[in-house]
Amino acid sequence: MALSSWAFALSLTGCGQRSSAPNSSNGQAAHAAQASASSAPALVEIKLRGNCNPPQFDPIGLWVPLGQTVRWRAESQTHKLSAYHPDNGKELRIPEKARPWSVMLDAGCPEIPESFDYTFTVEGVYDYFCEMHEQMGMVGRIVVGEPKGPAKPLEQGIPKAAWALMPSVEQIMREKTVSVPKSC
Ligand SMILES: [Cu+2]
Repeated sequence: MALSSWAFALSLTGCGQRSSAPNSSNGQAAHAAQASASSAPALVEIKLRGNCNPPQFDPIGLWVPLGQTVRWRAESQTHKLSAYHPDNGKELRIPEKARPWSVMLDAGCPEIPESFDYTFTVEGVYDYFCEMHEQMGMVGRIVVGEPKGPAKPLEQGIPKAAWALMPSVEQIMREKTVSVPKSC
């Protein structure tokens, strides 16, 4: 168990560690209503599981059409969800014209949002990670429309353990949704 990661998380958030958390809150319900009113395609959700070994995004690989809104939701523990982008201190692994994101999410801390919505308006391959659990393999990939560059096909800038789990673009195009075995 990476104690230093937890210590880092706790010092950042000021929230106590939680082994489990409720699935929803009133604030999230209002947020969801707002999101569904403004976008035609149904919301697609990716869960952030901190209690898994290793911590994981589920699904880890996803294809969506252009204009799709994706919601990441913390199911357990604290995470920092970030795009692979120079703004986040990483190699560029999302389309050049796409705006990067970096947000703290927590499954139960009142001061930190539980979920984050992002609408994909640029086609291509998006690789992202959790800053707290990247070394353990917590990464994900989304293909929007046609899988054109410049997201790098190689493991440049990604830890070995994470790269071993990352689904290929080909697998995502074939299966549309790729999950890793649930280990929690
Ligand atoms: Cu995480």
